[in-house]
Amino acid sequence: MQNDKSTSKKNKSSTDDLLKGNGGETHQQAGGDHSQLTTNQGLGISDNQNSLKANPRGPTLLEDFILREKITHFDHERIPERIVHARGTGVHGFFELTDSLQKYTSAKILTEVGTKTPVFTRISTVAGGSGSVDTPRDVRGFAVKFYTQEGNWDLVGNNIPVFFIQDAIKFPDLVHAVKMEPDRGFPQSASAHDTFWDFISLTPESMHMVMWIMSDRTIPRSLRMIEGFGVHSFRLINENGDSTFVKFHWRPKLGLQSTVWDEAVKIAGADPDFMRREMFEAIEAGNFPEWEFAVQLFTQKEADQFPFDHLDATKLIPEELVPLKVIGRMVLDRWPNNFFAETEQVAYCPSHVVPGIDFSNDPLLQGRLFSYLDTQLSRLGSPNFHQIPINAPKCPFANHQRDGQMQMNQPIGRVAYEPNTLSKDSPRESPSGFQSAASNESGDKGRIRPESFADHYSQARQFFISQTSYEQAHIASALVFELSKVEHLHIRVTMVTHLLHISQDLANRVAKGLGLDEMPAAAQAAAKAQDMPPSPALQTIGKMKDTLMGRSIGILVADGSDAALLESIKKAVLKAGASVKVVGPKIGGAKLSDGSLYPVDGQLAGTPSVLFDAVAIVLSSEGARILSAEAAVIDFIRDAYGHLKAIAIDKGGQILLDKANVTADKGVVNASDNEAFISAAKTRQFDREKTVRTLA
Ligand code: HDD
Repeated sequence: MQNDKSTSKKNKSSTDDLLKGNGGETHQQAGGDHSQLTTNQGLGISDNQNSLKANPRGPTLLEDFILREKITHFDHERIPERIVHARGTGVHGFFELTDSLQKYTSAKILTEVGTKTPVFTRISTVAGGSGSVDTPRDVRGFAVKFYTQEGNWDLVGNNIPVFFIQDAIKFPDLVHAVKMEPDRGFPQSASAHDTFWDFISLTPESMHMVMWIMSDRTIPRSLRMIEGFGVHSFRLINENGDSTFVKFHWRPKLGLQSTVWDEAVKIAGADPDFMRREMFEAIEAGNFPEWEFAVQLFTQKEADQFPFDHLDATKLIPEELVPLKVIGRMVLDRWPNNFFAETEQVAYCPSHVVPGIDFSNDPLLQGRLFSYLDTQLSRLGSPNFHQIPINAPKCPFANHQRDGQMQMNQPIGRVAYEPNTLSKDSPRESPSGFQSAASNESGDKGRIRPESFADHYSQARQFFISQTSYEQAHIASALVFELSKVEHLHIRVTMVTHLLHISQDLANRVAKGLGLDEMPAAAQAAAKAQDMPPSPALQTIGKMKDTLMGRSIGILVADGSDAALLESIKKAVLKAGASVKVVGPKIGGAKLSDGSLYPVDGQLAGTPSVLFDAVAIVLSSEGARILSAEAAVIDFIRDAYGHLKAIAIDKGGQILLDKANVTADKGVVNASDNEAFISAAKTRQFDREKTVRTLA
């Protein structure tokens, strides 16, 4: 006992030191003496190590209110995770307008050039739980909360410009189908299972989205290398009340980049937090991710000419039809102080708009306007969720809503209604407030899907023909992979009946990959597909940037590695804007050729090549000989090669390449040729792929 107590005192002072260096004051709810540990009632605690017992070896007493308070609070630490998009990474930053949309909208955020508006952006996966891995094949959510002078505007989008379904009433079914199957509780965070493809095979409107999710878009390399889309058409409304339709786009400054499927799977094992960690490290290093903000603007008259209905969320507006106009940028530059308080509690709602921005009649959007506010009530537990600091507007807000659970404010006075004569200062409605666009609605009431929503295949076809041959092969292979996980043959077959409307070639490749005996007849289509011209803007590979900025290079070393060569590669890579991690067999470091001890950044077994965009092998012949017995080293090389990465090798590297049975191609370069290495590392060696795996 006595000993325990003295340990406790010792620990306390060292904890205090840690807190001081770490903004420890935020650990206290209220002001006061920060060195004193207290209960939530402010009662000083003299022993935080031992519960109150009847005797030293006796039962714990119910009387121990300090134990009960602490454990009760702990038991309630979690709030329900989001039903979708549970796993996310949030970062603070700002939005800056570069081009005014004054002609189209009265929203100050879109008219005041140069104003920096704070934002909180959360990027998420959709299907997995909050503790799931970062790299499943999945859509990425892209939600931005703009804290504008006129109220919070939430643009709650995805990294794909279209969606699975046309009507919100189907959303719970879609989500139930993709989530873990309810009787068995798996698979976690994966669409490759029967219930998902069963639902999809019966939902032809999802075929365009299916093309996107089977493409490399859903296995991004980094959260900093994805696009964002508001998906729906919204309206902009100007001072005169004129309305223009708008689609919102985010385009990453680092360009788009994806992983290859086998790599994404292996990253999940090597580092389940890969994307979150990568974002954290980039922000810590001052490499702030940035996106361009762009709009597509169009009138009702123009929309009437489109060969599709823009109110249908399974359709996009090709850039060739309505070009993108870049009007601003977003920079993310500050990691949250507390994950729970900010990333977990942030509540986005598509219904959060500002004057000058309004909704379209898209039936998916209309349903979302209800769902998000509703979900916050169960997640955050109270209609006062807007008072949580991450959700509170940064402009003044006032109304007569009162009370409720967890009310933090104490409004004064006897008036809590409007209009009133008793309180001159109380808030009133004003003409500058939000106004809905005046629109003339007529027609028959009913549960009707408009005729203009009937074409489910044209844009799926356009997407497929717009891809490079590499990406087409990835789409076909992803379909084969996913459908091969489906136990029921009829679901696999039905999916092929839809693909026949998109591309005979794609259907053939998938049917062959699945080993179908014969080609089924095409599904019955509600409307005949039209041929639309290819749109290169729909590619991922086409949107890769010729840069090493934001990329990460791994250099494998061991005792005896050439110190000068290591230094020269490091210098060149850093100059090109990438980050470098040196990997070795022991975390303590490697003794280099010049006798110096180089402390490495990662130990080989825990730092495989899947974590890098390209690798360099700098080894002495002796070092290579010793390492060649390690499976982790052979995997390091084989995976880098199989994932189409550039590999720089010296003499020792060549020994390992031979051992790994890897044949050099133009992506394998001499480690002393920095220029060649950097140029090869800026891309992936897509031509190599046919030599390392059989694609559909
Ligand atoms: Fe949703 C969360 C994006 C359709 C209902 N959705 C959520 C998030 C994103 C999206 C990015 C996470 C926000 C965050 O980071 O906290 N959702 C979309 C997009 C859709 C879409 C781009 C189609 C274009 N969603 C959609 C429909 C419904 C919902 C049709 C329901 C009718 N979504 C929700 C939700 C969530 C949500 C259940 C879960 C947690 C939350 O809202 O705050 O209300």
